[in-house]
Amino acid sequence: LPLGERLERRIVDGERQGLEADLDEALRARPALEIINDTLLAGMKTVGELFGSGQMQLPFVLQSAEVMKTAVAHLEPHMEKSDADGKGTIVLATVKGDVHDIGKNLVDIILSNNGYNVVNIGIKQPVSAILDAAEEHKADVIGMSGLLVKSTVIMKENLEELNQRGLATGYPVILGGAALTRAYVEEDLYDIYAGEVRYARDAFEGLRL
Ligand code: B1M
Repeated sequence: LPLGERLERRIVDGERQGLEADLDEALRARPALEIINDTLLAGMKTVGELFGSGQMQLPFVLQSAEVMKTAVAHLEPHMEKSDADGKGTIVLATVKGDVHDIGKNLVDIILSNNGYNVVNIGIKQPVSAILDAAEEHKADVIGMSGLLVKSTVIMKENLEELNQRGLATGYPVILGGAALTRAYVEEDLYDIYAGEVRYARDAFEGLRL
């Protein structure tokens, strides 16, 4: 197979052997971010489709996710970094009940490489932990990620909690993850949140916001 297709296959098949050599070869021709966006994410998309249609079982999805993480970790040192520092602090979390963190960790990498201080507190984080971290690190922004449909409801509850605690105006919120839609965030949630809430379709939109 040509290199790009081979790498995509490695994600789909959860095949780690030879991964790093292929990535190094790809890096000689293309920037790291392009490899992630055009090739590796295409593989994850296929995994999602296969799983969704019952053609792939969960342990294999997990293997694919592990290979994806290894690939991103291998590429990360090769990513462009801006010299600017201290642009602001964002607390980043996957919301309560949700373990998906590949997208969140990509957001972490992209923001960190572009001069933001990212406090990534991990997966399955209740709103209290997110708010504690925001307070402790004097965050300028809170970022929440979630891929499950039920996470979109949790995000709404989290915003309501910020309202109730009178913290909404202090914390603009960025939301991302595959189960969200722009309309849900920027129309429905916009109406209930007393602060600013925005939807980021991908890590770059997160950076722009
Ligand atoms: Co899960 N899973 N999964 N899974 N999984 C989905 C989300 C699903 C859509 C698959 C499917 O059915 N087709 C489905 C959800 C269905 C639903 O809710 N209606 C699903 C399910 C059902 C489940 C379980 C319930 C399965 C089970 O146990 N029976 C279970 C849930 C466990 C839990 O959370 N409590 C589960 C478990 C897992 C694994 C552990 C095996 C693994 C996760 C491993 C890990 O993350 N460490 C996994 C995976 C890999 C997936 C799919 C296949 C791929 C997700 C992924 O990593 N994509 C996924 C299918 C899909 O998404 N279509 C699926 C690549 C990643 C880069 O994209 O995270 O969307 P994403 O991030 C993007 C943007 O969304 C955005 O930027 C990124 C790209 O630039 N973004 C942000 C994300 N967060 C952001 C935050 C921002 C800004 C942008 O600012 C704050």
